[in-house]
Amino acid sequence: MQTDSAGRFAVATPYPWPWNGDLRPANTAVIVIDMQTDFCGPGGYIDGLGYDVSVTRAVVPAIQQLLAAFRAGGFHVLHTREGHRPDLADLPANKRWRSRKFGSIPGIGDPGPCGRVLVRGEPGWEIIPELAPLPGETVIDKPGKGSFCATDLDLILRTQRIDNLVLTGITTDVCVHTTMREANDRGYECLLLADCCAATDPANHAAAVNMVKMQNGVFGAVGDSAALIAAIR
Ligand code: C5J
Repeated sequence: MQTDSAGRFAVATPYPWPWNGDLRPANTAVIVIDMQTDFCGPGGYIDGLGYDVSVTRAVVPAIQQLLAAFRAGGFHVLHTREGHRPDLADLPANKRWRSRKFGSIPGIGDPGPCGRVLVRGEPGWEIIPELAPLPGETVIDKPGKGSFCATDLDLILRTQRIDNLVLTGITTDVCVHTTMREANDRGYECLLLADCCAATDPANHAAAVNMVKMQNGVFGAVGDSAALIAAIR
């Protein structure tokens, strides 16, 4: 465990996280972003677009270990799901149009091998069983890439007095990054766990991780799950 007189920190880059050493179960949450079949399972949206889902799926064991440590320590655990209402009233026309640009491949809202793509209640929209939320854990349903837009996430975090957010899930460059940026602007102290996040393109993952670290940690800090688990143990 990394400690000093100011409190408890995890080893991270470019600074020991959190900034003030106030790392406690009561004020710290892990958020597992969009570990849904549509983003990491066979027959899901990302698979249909031709990406190798073994890349986005590779983070499952690391997230499982992190969740075990967070749950054992009494930390907050939250999950998100990207998806739209069955009537698609919350699906912007341009988002749908872009998702359909691949011709024969089902776009958002269309029927596919795992049901209607990114539609709430469909099999592809579900969180994968390996990372299923436990009873009592908060699940945020979001229509966008960020987890704060059109959700009650900020209200829940503030009501629970959560200051520190540990970001995991997929994809690093899209929903994880958007959420981290939104959280950082709201004053949350963010840690991106690089080994618990993945992108459809590994180069984008690397770039997204690097972006966090510039300007002394412009969006927060970057760490890995082993260091964080050691810090909270
Ligand atoms: C994407 C996400 N990539 N969960 N969604 O469209 O990152």
